[in-house]
Amino acid sequence: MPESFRVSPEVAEAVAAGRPVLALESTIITHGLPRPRNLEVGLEAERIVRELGAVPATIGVVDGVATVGLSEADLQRLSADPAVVKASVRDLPVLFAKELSGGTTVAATAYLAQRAGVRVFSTGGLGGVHREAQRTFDESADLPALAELPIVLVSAGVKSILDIPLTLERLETLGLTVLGYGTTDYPGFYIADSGYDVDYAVSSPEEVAAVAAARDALGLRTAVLVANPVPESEQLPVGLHAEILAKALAAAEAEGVSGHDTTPFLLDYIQRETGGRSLDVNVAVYRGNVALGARIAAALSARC
Ligand code: PSU
Ligand code: MN
Repeated sequence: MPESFRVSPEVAEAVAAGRPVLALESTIITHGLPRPRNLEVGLEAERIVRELGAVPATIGVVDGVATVGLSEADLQRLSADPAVVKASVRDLPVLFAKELSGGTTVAATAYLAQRAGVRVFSTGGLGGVHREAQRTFDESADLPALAELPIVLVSAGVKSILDIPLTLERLETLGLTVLGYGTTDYPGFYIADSGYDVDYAVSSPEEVAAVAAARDALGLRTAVLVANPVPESEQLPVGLHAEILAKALAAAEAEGVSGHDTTPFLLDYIQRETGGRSLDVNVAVYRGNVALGARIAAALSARC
């Protein structure tokens, strides 16, 4: 049988040596950001990780092969080909059998990272519970997946296109540890404070590493979620954010968008309606999460 899972030599060697490695997802490249910004941001994220002394492991599926540590050529292909699918965990076996390419979501990326021994992962926004989920059952596969993957995931919370209080309830039910970075205000991705709170704030990468080490020592298999707010000076103005969000939700409803198309539809709508401002915030949020993830990976690797 041909290989279905591949770890790049650079990532494999760093993991084996206990050096810091940071996993990065590829749905943000294939479905989260418009071309050509997607590739620029994907490559910039890798540079940020390297500058902070860690090895980047961008994860995705290339012609069926789930790959941890995509090459620049792989990233170019994934970023340019509209046939690339959005791949969560359940899609991985099908992509293999059909030799398709995919941008991996948080769930699939975390799964593959963990399988490769990579313990820290940075994304922009985590999937969550959609508005109207009481009726549609639309909850991202990210949440149950993270309940069984002992990694550290850095995000800026979930986007306000989702139902934030219901998402926080599900994180509690699933037993996920949630830490606010420097705050107990749960961030709302485009805005620093969603208006909802978490129980604990941490103030350094070392403190996150201590929590993750304790999780491991206790034999828990759940993810530690670090919620890292965008600096207030870089957030989307709160009034503009509320106004555009209401319009985006109404448009999705009017066009009957549902399922895995919902997130890309809403994000694209918000990008167009804010004249690209939301995109700049999105990129700023991601940069911040990538830098924090690299520091956490370094702190975790220094413990062992
Ligand atoms: N949130 C964003 N942008 C994204 C995603 C989430 O702000 O592109 C992507 C992530 O890869 C996440 C996935 O894992 O969407 C969740 O999709 P779904 O809700 O269909 O599970
Ligand atoms: Mn969904």
